[in-house]
Amino acid sequence: MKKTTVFLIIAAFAVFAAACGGSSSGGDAAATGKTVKSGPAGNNLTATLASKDGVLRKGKQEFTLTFTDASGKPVDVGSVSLNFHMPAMGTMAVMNNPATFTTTSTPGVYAGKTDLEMGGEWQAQIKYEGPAGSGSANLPIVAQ
Ligand SMILES: [Cu+2]
Repeated sequence: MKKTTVFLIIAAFAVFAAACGGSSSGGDAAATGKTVKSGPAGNNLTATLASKDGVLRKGKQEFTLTFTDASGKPVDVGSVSLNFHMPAMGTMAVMNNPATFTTTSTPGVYAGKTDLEMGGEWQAQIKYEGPAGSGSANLPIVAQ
């Protein structure tokens, strides 16, 4: 009898936590975007870059970078950096457009800003260091 009660309380909490997590990420403007690109980031984490419409463009813009575990739950990775890198092409010099980040109300979801000099294929060079360990990801992203 008692075991059943405890189980029901845990189940109720699980449902509440799931609903709560869903609404908090939904209420966070930063986390409502569509995936631009995602890939493995070490430590069994996946890094996902997202924007409002699922694309990056030449110029100033905002996006989110989210680190998730195997179950899709966001994971706080501490400090994060991202450099948009484009190798030299012909007479065009190498380009490096770093992004800046702020944390959001959801640990593991970072709000980013960048200013891409041009459209074309960039390498999003992501690095992090903190409670989940240190790691990196390199995501090829074509900016419009
Ligand atoms: Cu270029």
